[in-house]
Amino acid sequence: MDFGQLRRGLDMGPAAARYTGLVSALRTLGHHVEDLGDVRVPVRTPVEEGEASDYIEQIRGVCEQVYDQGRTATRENAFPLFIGGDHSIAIGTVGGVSHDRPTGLIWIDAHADFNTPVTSPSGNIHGMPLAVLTGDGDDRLVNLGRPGAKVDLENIVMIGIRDVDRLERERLKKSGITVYTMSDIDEQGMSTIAKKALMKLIHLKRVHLSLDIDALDPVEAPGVGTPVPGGLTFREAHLFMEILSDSGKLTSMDLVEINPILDQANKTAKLAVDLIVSALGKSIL
Ligand code: DIR
Ligand code: MN
Ligand code: MN
Ligand code: MN
Repeated sequence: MDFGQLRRGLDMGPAAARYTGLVSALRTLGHHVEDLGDVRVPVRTPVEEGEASDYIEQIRGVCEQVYDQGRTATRENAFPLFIGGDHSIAIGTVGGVSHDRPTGLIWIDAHADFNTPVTSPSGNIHGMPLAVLTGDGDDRLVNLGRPGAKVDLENIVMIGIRDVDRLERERLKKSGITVYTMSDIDEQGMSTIAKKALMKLIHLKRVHLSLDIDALDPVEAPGVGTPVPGGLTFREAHLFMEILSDSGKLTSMDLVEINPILDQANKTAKLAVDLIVSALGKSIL
């Protein structure tokens, strides 16, 4: 779905990922893969085009479906992989996979997605999912699936952040969330950051990765709605996925914010699929 922001095209992300051979690449790795198809998303017509906040009901409806799917998959010990779509889908995915037990959350993104309707300059819901998941935001979203916060602040690690709004920054600083900005990655290197991130979540049996593809540099990932210069390189992102895969801790994942309309010959979807395949076990040797 693409109701979390006003540009069109993010709803085409899952198709773009399928066309690059996501399922066959995972099968080649030896995984048993079931494609459950697209969730039901209401048609968004340009005629009805309104404010971002008008779409809360549509987002809630879609997120409820993925909540149930995430809950069912984790209960069956399957690994749910969610392809977006805009990042507001994470309200459902993270809620669902954490239904039965506490889950660590790694949020890789250029943005913090920690706005509330009060702090957001855009009103776009895709700038709010992490706030919602920690209990702050519109009640219809905060109480989706089950009442209140879905993840503990101390079980969240953010990586790749470089574009934070003024009031969002104040909320984030007060929150206690572990944040590794692009400057931290520049200074310490991705391998150190990846190990620190996993250390932080070591006590948890389940770890969910929510990967917003705009975390990567726009040179690597041009097909995104809100590009921010100075992002992760191809190798930094891959290294993180490889370390995460080796840790054996990853139990579910989102890959969001691929916009094929803005892309160059499906380059961003190809990169996204490469990263998923790395996170799910592909190693160089
Ligand atoms: C901005 C952009 N912080 C907002 N957020 C984006 O609208 O709240 N999130 N692009 O992915
Ligand atoms: Mn995001
Ligand atoms: Mn983003
Ligand atoms: Mn975004």
